[in-house]
Amino acid sequence: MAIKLFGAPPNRTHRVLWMLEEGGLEYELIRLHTVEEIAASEELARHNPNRKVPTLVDDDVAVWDSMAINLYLAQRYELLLPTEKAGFAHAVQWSLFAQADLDGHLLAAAKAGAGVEEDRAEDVVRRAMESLGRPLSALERILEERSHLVGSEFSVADLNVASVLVVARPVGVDLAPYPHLGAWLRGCLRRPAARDVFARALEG
Ligand SMILES: N[C@@H](CCC(=O)N[C@@H](CS)C(=O)NCC(=O)O)C(=O)O
Repeated sequence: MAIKLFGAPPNRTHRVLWMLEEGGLEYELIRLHTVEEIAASEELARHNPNRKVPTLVDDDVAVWDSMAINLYLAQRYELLLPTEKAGFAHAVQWSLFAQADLDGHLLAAAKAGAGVEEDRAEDVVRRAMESLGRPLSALERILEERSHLVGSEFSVADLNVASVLVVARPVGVDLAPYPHLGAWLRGCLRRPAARDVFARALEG
């Protein structure tokens, strides 16, 4: 088997699992669930000196960071790859946007809900909502006019952004003010590969 993936939900590995399942690609999952398991894995450290998951190894290629891995898989296997002019650049743009403008705020809300943050959970969620206002409004404006983020079909851009936003509702972020975004997200998460991965993630 050529592809090895280090990680396992509940960490960010679900983003890459979703991509691999979309392509029906064969892979071996090296299960590392906790910070302790991640820190202890010398095999992971050989491929990723930053010792984080998800990390993907495909024969002689190692790639880490969930968004970069999915963009690699899109290019390498022509999987959910936007084909229009500047399509790949726009997929990179949306992936960086998801990491920079969405991920940190959602993580803060998730940690607060889990009691990891010292602040009161509702204050943290309120602050996250304030910070998320602009990026969520940007997505809403775009999805008012188009069905997908890049081109006219579901692509790695949709997958990367939706795989970050999947935690929004569970951590208490209200998406009601963003109806087009909500409908797009539901559509992404109804895909068989997504349903399968998230059902398995809930099983642990
Ligand atoms: N931006 C990276 C974040 C990777 C990351 O922080 N992974 C966490 C698990 S979700 C990790 O490996 N933590 C171990 C540690 O911080 O020591 C990505 O999207 O892959």
